[in-house]
Amino acid sequence: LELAADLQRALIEQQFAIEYQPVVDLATSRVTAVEALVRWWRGSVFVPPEQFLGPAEDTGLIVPLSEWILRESCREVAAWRASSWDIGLSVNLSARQITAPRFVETVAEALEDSGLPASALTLEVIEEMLVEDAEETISRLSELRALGVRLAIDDFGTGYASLAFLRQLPVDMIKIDPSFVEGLGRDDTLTLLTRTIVRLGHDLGLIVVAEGIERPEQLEQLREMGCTRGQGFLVARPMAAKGVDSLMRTSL
Ligand code: G
Ligand code: G
Ligand code: MN
Ligand code: NA
Repeated sequence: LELAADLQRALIEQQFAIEYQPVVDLATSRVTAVEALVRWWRGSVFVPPEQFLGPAEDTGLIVPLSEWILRESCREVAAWRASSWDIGLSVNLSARQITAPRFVETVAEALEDSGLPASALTLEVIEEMLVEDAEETISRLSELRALGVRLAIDDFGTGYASLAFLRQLPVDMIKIDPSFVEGLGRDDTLTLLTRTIVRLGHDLGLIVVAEGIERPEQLEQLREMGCTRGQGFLVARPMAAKGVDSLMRTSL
């Protein structure tokens, strides 16, 4: 409860920030997108998203917080696109956010107000969100996709119904969970599973993103497998907007 009150105050006092983690095209090493990641500095103490997203979800504060993240990140990415090249933006969704009133309208407004094209925005969901309130969630996401927004399944491979959902939901992208990528070059089964997911994704016509790349051998193997995109500390850490700004200027 104390955390809930603090969260409310944090929102009013604008204590939240967004970091952006670059995602690269593995064939060219070029930055093709950034993933928005929320950060909370409670005074001088950093509170990890895992600690406050649950309480924010339970209290409903996730709805105004998520709207701020969406609007702010669309605005910043639209500005980067105007001064360099056409990168995309990925935003993580929470379950409660999707079923909140006016969710689809809010996304449409964020795009319109920022000038970011719908096709440049990817919304990331995890499989569990498609189980609870599945019908409503899927219908909201389908409405968004009709606007031209792209959909990604995050943490792919960890949910229990991955394949059924790929059929049900009009997704554009899968993001391979780091627990698979971790095993590349170290564990034959995880390496085989990663290769299988990449092939499955491509056979379904999806963009395949590998997450959690930390070692050069992982990068090499993913390139060899033909995985489309990569993300991880080896490629680039999540960074403040200023960092993306200078990264894009120096890579022009
Ligand atoms: O930033 P990172 O460690 O540290 O993120 C931890 C978790 O928080 C991840 O599962 C990530 O998807 C989630 N997360 C980060 N930013 C957001 C956000 O803006 N909205 C939602 N719903 N989840 C986020
Ligand atoms: O669940 P989701 O994929 O949205 O979570 C993204 C989170 O993963 C972010 O919080 C980010 O800080 C973290 N992350 C990104 N790259 C790496 C990495 O290479 N290693 C680890 N351990 N975490 C990473
Ligand atoms: Mn994500
Ligand atoms: Na993930």
